[in-house]
Amino acid sequence: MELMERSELEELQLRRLKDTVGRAYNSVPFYHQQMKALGIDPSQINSLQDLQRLPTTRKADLRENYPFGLFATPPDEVVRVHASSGTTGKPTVVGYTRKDIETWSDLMARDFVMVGVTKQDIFQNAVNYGFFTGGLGVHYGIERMGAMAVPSGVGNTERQLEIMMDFGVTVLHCTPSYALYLAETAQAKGIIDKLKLRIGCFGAEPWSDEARSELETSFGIKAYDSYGLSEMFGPGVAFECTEQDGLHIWEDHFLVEILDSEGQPCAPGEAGELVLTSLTKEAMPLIRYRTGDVTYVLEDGCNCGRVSRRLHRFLGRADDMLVVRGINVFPSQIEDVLLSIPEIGDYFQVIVDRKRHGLDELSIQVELKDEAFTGELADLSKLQKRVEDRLKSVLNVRSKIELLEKGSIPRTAGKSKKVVDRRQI
Ligand code: DLL
Repeated sequence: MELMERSELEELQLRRLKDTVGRAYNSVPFYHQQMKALGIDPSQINSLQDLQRLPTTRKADLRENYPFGLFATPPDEVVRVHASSGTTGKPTVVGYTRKDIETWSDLMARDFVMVGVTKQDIFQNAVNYGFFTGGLGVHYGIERMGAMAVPSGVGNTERQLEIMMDFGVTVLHCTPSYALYLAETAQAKGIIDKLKLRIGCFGAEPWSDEARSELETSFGIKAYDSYGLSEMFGPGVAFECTEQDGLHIWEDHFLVEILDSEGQPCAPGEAGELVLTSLTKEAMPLIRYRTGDVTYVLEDGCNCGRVSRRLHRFLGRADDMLVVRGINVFPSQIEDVLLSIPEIGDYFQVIVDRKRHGLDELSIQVELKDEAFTGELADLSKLQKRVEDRLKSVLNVRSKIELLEKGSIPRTAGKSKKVVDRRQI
């Protein structure tokens, strides 16, 4: 499947698209109404371009049909649900048939095999096992490909490290921010050299190439970016190969579009919102689902030879994009700059506020590395100025840097909160 000709892949996609649209139209009242309103029915889907005639689906549509309104199969065929909590209102619920669980496990196994995980590996999954899809989703993938699953879940960092050491864990999956914290703690305890890790699979939140280098150097591993969302099974939607140059999106299971803020297709190579159509999901097919994630497609072929196109590392969320004094700022740009400055540690928090005369103020709290403290106040203010200037040249907007001691910004085992927007808009 990974090496088939593009034309063969497109034939398969069209077959699967027709099937998905037919099932959505016939079994999900929401889609039936949406398509009727646009005067379209499944018989009019005869090419992949016809996708653009279909309505898009938003996260709000899942909420409005809470909990099971978008299911295309009767409840007795659904063998599992997951849910993700948003910042407002009810969580969004997703469902899986037995076949969906198999498809998802296969996709995860495909990802792990791609980065060189084998049956001999001992694979620690240090994320929440619950409604979050990163727990059971990754777990089933590990079992599917035959490595040894270590379902350590979240919390108790010291114990996580003890298990890692005692079991001789070779592959780690968690969020990149938790991985950085694990590395920091292992270093502080002087056990990092005793670990046998060789591969890290990190995802569920944006991270940068600098964070990757940091993780690769401190753990002595190869670190890969993993992307997914509950609405499209969960993790396993797109994953880096050993080239580490973009994430292969599995086009035999998902149709990819990159749309601008008006909902029009972006030019090739232009960044926009990733919009996905599921091609194999049974319990909850989603048509033109607006992920809110900003990226672009790398159109050139990958050296690994896989046919699936690659997505550039995620730039941020369409709704996370900060507009500060009219300028678009992505937290990932800030992270890139901060991590390129040797004295700065791995943790930061961006605070946007609107104070005097209604002007936006961007302040960034950053942690210093222990060794960066010289004891001289003058050195600190020089560093502060250097960071502010570097950020200004990249973001085109002034920010205020607050230097903090290591450990000042709260650590979390789940997704970290990098932006606090205090503006009352
Ligand atoms: O985070 C699924 C997942 C679990 C992916 C484990 C990877 C590893 P949700 O909780 O539904 O699902 O959140 C999905 O997280 O729309 C992105 O905004 C963000 N996200 C996920 N992976 C990445 C990544 C899981 N590699 C939302 N880079 C998505 C940037 C990511 N953002």
